[in-house]
Amino acid sequence: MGFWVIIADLDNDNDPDIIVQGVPDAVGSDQPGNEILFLENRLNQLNDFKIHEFNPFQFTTQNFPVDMNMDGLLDIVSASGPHVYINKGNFEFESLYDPYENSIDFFGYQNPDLMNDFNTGGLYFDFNSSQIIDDFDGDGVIDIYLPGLEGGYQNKVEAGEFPYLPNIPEGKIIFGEVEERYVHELEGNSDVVRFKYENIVGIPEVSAYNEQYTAQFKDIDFDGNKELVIARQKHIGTYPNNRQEGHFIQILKINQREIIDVTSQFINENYASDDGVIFGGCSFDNRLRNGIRVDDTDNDGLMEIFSTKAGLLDFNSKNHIWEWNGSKFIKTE
Ligand SMILES: [Ca+2]
Ligand SMILES: [Ca+2]
Ligand SMILES: [Ca+2]
Ligand SMILES: [Ca+2]
Repeated sequence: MGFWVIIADLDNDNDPDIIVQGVPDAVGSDQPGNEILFLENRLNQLNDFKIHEFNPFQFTTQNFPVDMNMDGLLDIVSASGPHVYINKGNFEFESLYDPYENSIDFFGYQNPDLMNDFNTGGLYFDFNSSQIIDDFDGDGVIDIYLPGLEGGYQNKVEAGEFPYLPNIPEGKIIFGEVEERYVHELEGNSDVVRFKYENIVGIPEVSAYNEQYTAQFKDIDFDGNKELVIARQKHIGTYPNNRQEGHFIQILKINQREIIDVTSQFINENYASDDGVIFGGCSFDNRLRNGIRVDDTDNDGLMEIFSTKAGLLDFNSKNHIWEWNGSKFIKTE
């Protein structure tokens, strides 16, 4: 539950527009109040934002912009399905010709174990609000990083939600691949980006800190290639008695489609548990609650990794900072 915004130029006029989506707290997804809105940025012409409503086939709060047919206009990938809505310009989007056909036009579900089970597609393409869309292997085609909870599928098998353990990593990068296909919405053949089962590569696991929380893809050592920096937490218990503890910063280099864990070479004192005690029974909280930021925030030419301090109920949260010293991130706070 909750609202979030995505900033993206949806009409290709070089100014950023806003996607507003979400569900109010304590309101079911089928209740009034659910809206997906595009706010058209007209600040240089009429000095306002024009509201455009977006009504996907199935309501979902997880929609994100990717140019799937490579025409320069960002299309909307909707996590439900997943489905792709082709951007026709002027904030108009193609309706789905057929939800099933649309889904297989853009997503390859062909798991050798599950040839005929369409509903399992959601397992492999379980898009969420913490993914990163970028070209991770540098081949010019967009890819998607999807964080996950390691051991989560096993938990679902034990809870009877899945009949078997899927052969798929929970945390992964799905590398996009260009294929020419007949796309019903475009009424013809087109090169489109497809996300396929066989192009999924797992993120190296960290067993004691099994939840990938938030991440950033930035060039932290200024060698011209971006690194994937993941904030992890220890996720224990099962719903509704689950709990997140501590933090672990994982750093990955990506060489084409090989994902290499360079954490120990790149950062010191990168983890903390949550076992301190202050204020009587209150636990000293080492979670990086608001995730991580990776930037040169003090303009000294070196990157920092840090979490933003949470307010209100999270008054015990720690605000750690690691500073790049030219060869390694050193904890300074
Ligand atoms: Ca715009
Ligand atoms: Ca497009
Ligand atoms: Ca790529
Ligand atoms: Ca780099």
